[in-house]
Amino acid sequence: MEQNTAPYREHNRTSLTKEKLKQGFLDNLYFIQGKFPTLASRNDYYLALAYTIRDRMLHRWISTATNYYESGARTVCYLSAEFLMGPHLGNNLVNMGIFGMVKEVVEELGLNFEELLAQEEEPGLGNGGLGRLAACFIDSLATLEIPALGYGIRYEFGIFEQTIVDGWQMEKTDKWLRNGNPWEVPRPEWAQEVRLGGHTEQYTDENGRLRVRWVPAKIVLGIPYDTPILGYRTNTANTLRLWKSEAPESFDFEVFNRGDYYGAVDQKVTSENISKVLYPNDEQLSGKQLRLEQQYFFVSCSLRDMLRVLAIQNIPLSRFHEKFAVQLNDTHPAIAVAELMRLLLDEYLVDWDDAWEITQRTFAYTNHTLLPEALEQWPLPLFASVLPRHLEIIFEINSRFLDEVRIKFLGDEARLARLSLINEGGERYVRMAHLACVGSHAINGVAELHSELLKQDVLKDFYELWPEKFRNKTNGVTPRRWMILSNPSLASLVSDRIGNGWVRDLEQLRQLEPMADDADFRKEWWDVKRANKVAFAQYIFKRTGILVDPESMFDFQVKRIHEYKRQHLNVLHIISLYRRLKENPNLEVPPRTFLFGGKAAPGYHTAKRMIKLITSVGEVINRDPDIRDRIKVVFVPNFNVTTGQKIYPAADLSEQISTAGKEASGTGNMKFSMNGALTIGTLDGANVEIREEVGAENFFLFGLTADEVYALRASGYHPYDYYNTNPHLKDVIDLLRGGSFSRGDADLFRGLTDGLLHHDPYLLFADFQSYVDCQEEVSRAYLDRDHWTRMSILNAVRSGKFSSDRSIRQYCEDIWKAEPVPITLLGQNEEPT
Ligand code: OX2
Repeated sequence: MEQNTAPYREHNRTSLTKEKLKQGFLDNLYFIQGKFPTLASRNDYYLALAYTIRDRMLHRWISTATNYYESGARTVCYLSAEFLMGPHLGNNLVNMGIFGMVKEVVEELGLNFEELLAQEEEPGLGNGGLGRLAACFIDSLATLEIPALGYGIRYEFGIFEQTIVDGWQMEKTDKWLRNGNPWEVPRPEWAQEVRLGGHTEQYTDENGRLRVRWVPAKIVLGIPYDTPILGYRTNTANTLRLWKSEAPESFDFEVFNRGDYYGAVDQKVTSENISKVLYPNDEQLSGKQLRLEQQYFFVSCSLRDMLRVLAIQNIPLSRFHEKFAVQLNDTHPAIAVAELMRLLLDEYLVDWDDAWEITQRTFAYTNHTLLPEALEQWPLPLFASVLPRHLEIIFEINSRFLDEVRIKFLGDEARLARLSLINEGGERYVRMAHLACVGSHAINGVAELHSELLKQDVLKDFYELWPEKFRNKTNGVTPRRWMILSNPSLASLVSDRIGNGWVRDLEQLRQLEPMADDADFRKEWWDVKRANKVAFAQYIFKRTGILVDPESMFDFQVKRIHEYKRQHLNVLHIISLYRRLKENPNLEVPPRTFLFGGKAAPGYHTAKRMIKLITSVGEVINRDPDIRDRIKVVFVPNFNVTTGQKIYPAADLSEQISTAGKEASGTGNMKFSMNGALTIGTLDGANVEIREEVGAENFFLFGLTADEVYALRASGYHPYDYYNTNPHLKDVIDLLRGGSFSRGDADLFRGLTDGLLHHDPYLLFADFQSYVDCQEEVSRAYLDRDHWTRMSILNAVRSGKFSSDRSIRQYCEDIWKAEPVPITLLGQNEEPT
């Protein structure tokens, strides 16, 4: 049907002139919030503004859906249990190119624009890097005009809010939906039924073939909630589709629970539990039944949704893998391999071989970690009770797979056991990474070093079997959120010199390299950084009551709290510096503010104690008059996307100090570098590539390499020897052990120090001296402001590689085979605005 959409576009709800925006804003306040200005709250204004912007996104969204429908183009489906989106409003304004205009409109109405932006509760539907990567990727997919959907879970409670009480982390539930979410549209008409539990039965179909039927114990409904994802200054508006679980009305209480009202309500509650809360563990498997149910729930809904689209586009099932490229973001959605097989075999009656070919050609798998404790495995009995049919299918996949291995590696029984989808050593487990590897045509790591280590270590046997499946796709981050939105002054300084082509093509920043030698430019650059630091100092004062000096070096370590990330190594250096300053008040070091931020998984006691260590050391140093404010230690509470946007632009130094071989990539390292912070870091993850890009002379390197770490462990690592032979290290540890930072309580950090002295699994002691020496170099460098600024500029302008646009282009070319589909807006052949 030919549609005349002109009236919608001329309407107050779509026009982009200032007058119409103002009118639309006031209309929404009146007609949606039901308020007039005298009574409106800040939240009313925020919602009215959000709806005003959403109204203006809908034409692009509807046009995009129509274009995709008509083109039948290959679609990327990014399956991820986490999408750490951050606030939408500012980002949508940036991507539509109307940030400045809307700011003016709001201010002309006498309102505070920053306050309205700050009113948005951030959708924190992720733990850290993995979830944020998914968010950057869907931004880039839309910007590159690739047909794509993000599929995930609409958690009612996202990552907990962190407060610090008496130096300890406290968790508060994240009620991000309490004031309503203007960005999502529920699509109950596309709900999907998901089965769980029960048993399987064999039966003979009308052609006399033996088939299997799954008789579930319960059925839950998945309701899709869609959020438009705009490309940067394109007409594309892709979709993030998150599933909420509900009790099905049809499978109702009348049949099963007649008269049992409470039983019925109970069923409703258990159904809704599935999408209730994000598991707050980063890189730690939880092994909980509900977690497996969550994974299966969103995967099943998403695959059924793809089958629905296939049907309405009249595409035969045999071409599923041509229509959809499905990326598994870590193993959380790996059950998709068995679910697609089950759908094809049991529901669409496809033969095994055909089903397997479609499955393998559909999926690709990204691994994000080398940590053994993060590799998901499900105990067999648990798995069987939730997904009995899938277990049968996995056994069959495994038996066919191991036959293939047997032929290739005749007589190598040990290899078979290592490769098996089932871990048989003691209690039996389903190995999700193995399922993902077997069911995918491509397997990638997230930085060069990480991808190499996968081949040498964690996935070695798979590499030897199928070397052609292995790739590297180094992570990236979106410059829209992480430069334009969060650091507007830096962005305009850049655009004033080279125009704004860099926003979609970050390598263009290199045009600014010669400016590093220009004293005027350096001054402007320094002033921008300095203004960002002043703003951040005010923020810290408001949040913590601690006064910090914007003249001091802002040295940040923000990321999840984890032993492998070694926040405690940072603390050991702080104590050693404190010690030296007390001994020699004339020590020539620049004033420094050490800032930390990050959440600890609520059940990870050592990580929580690391937070207490940071705050305790800070308490002593910050009020020691001898120090005269030359060093300060601050823990910034509740590190998330919103606080990150304030942090990266204000940083002088970025701490990326994980034990080499442990951090798969890191992405915060990229955000810091893009915003002109220098890195002190180990040769780990993407640090290696950052150093390559910015130049070794503009990067502070220390510590053992991954190979050296491996060799040291192999030869026997004795942390106690370092303590005994390095008086400096001994001094620091003894202060901690003696209670100098715990009001004399020698027990408070005993567990931490004993752990280091006797085990030190992350080799803090082995890297300590090298780190301290390197920090001295940092301090010396900061004293030469001109030179430092030069390095800062070079870090930013050489970070083009780390745009997620580059990552996504590589995924498209090498794995997804997906092409751009530029969007023509309905009703006219409009140029993108
Ligand atoms: C993280 C990795 O730890 C980090 O190094 C990487 O940059 C990020 O994923 C994005 O690739 N959970 N979080 C991660 O891995 C897992 C598992």
